[in-house]
Amino acid sequence: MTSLKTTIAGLELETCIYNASGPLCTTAEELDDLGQSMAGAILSKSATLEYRAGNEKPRYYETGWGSINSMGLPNEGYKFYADYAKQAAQYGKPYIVSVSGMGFEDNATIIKHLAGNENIKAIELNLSCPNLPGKPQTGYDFEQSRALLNRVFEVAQQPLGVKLPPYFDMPHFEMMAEVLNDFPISFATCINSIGNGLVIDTDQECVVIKPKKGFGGIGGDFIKPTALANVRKFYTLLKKDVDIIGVGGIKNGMDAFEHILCGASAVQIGTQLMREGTGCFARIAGELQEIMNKKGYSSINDFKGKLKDME
Ligand code: RRO
Repeated sequence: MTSLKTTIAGLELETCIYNASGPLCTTAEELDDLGQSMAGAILSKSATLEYRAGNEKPRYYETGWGSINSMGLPNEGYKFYADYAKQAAQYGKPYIVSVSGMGFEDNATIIKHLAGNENIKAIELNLSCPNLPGKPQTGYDFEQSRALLNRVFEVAQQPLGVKLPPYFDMPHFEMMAEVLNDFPISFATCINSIGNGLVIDTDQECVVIKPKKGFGGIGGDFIKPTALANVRKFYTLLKKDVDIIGVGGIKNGMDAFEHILCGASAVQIGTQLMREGTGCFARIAGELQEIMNKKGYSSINDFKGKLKDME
């Protein structure tokens, strides 16, 4: 029997495939849909202190190869995601809250509030929102990242992992890994969207989303090679007890297989979830199982991280 079971942050997941923070995980209805789907966990939209309406619309656009977004962190505020935990518990899968406070103290306040909640099984700290006008991504500033982690680990009780931006330069992988290896992080999720791309409608000779003059985070097919590189690099550089979660360009079972081969213990679906809805989890799971069957693998540990170099 082929199994897609996995463990992340010490939590058991029936299947290694679940949602990325962002698409279809903001409202109670959307979170319920994830609960009822074949997703292995329920991950919330990144939470801030207060409710946010987000950036002006249109703020999401899909092309044949992927997506561009400048949502601007629309969310219900952290208390909503804390309160929802009770409802999430009925689905019998881990409920994880993504946190993206506007500053150190916001993050500390939120994580302190979540600490006593036994139905929140882990926290994914977002170091990489590309869409806040005037605010740099924390993950691109190694000292800021260190200072933030110092602060949040003073208050965190649940397992805490980080959502990283994509890195493109070998020394940057090493510098971020050096920071992360100084903290008891449970997982690293690679990668957030590739920040500040531009998609153009050539008929209209116009940008396709309204905020930030059309600049936004790129997701989907085009980002898979960058995502795989980040999964692979952090798998080799981080302490062995840190689980890597792969996200970026996964729309079928083979894409998921590639991420796991690079070292991912679980994978998240973003753009494809927006496109297809929550049915994508069962479909991708079936395709991954079929690939594993053909290759004679019975569990993801049989091939996780086992990508070969050329002789
Ligand atoms: O809400 C967003 O604009 C957003 C966030 Br917080 C993020 O982490 N990544 C992204 O592509 N969009």
